[in-house]
Amino acid sequence: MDPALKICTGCGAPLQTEHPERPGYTVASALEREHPVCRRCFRIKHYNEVAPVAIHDDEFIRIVSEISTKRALVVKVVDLFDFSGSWIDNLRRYIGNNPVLLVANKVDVLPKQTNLDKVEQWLRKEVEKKGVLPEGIALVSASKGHRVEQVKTFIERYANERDVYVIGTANVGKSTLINRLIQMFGETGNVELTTSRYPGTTLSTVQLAIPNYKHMIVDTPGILTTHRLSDLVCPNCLKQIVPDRAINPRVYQLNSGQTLFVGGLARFDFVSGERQPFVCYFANQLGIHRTKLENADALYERHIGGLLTPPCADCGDHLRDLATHKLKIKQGPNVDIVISGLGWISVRGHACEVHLRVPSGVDVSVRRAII
Ligand SMILES: Nc1nc2c(ncn2[C@@H]2O[C@H](COP(=O)(O)OP(=O)(O)OP(=O)(O)O)[C@@H](O)[C@H]2O)c(=O)[nH]1
Ligand SMILES: [Mg+2]
Repeated sequence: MDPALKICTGCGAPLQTEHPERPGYTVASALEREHPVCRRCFRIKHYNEVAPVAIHDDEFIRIVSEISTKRALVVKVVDLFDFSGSWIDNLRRYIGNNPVLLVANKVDVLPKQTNLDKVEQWLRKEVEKKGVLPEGIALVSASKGHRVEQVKTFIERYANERDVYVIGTANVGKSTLINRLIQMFGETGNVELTTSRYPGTTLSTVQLAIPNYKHMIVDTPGILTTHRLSDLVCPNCLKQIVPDRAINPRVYQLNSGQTLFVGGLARFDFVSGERQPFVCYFANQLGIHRTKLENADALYERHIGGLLTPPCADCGDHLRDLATHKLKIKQGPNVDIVISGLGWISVRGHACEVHLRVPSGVDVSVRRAII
């Protein structure tokens, strides 16, 4: 790389003054600053602007895959609100044999009474099933600063002069976590990575030296996905579906032949089974509507985009192309029916058959109940 080339300290894009539509664009005078940032980062930070991603996801994957050739400590961040949706499959392909710390972020959105020790046990089993044995697991809230101290302690224990690479799918909170960590490590240079509610904020690696430590902390671009509802809705609807505070579980006692609409993004038909409770874990601001199964088609046709929103007109028609998942739940332990990027509905041990409709391409899975 040209040694004179400067990097945006917010998103990692090489700075340039020629092409306003490309990553890293800035005005020439900004290049003189100690910590220069590109126009896109400036606008995200000061105007909360939506920032389209101008580079291809193959490029993100190439950047992250370079970790496999380095001696690194990998901090893998997942979003607790969407664990399987934010998991990276084939992790070793990106990181080689380097040791891993698992950080489960956004604990603050779990209901207030949640037993975090149990969630940690749950997480440990899920991760084992995926064939990864992390050196340590930390449940944190990077935005609130809860338990981030534990991540620092793990890094001090396991980095062993390795550079620390923070990786994960887009929007799990990697940059927010690093901003917290560098404060704790005593970074004084006023560097702040750019964070935003939209996926694809960080565009390349950003290396941050830590005073008195031999290793760097490296932010990386999130792997972009298309199977989470949060990847598919428009920016305004994203605010409606992402929880910004502790979820209040909403319990519905349903008879078979009843339907729940979660906004207009998911339709949950209770087809057969005894009367039973279904516990809904979605952002508090997202409306849930109960109706009779026999009226559900007509309600959807009449009210989609109105009473049943999101989606809105700006989201595009692809969110109205619904795929049906027919699920038979056996009597036994509680399970969650998870809609990636939206939330989950917990079934409390009773047998039932449900038909769940969500936009095509969105992941639906059934797991042991997290709470
Ligand atoms: N509720 C909650 N939100 C968080 C937390 N940490 C980060 N966020 C939010 O998650 C969104 C994404 O955060 P970023 O730090 O930009 O995520 P990232 O993983 O760096 O994203 P990319 O750069 O796009 O890969 C922002 O709106 C953050 O405020 C957390 O602990 N709790
Ligand atoms: Mg980032």
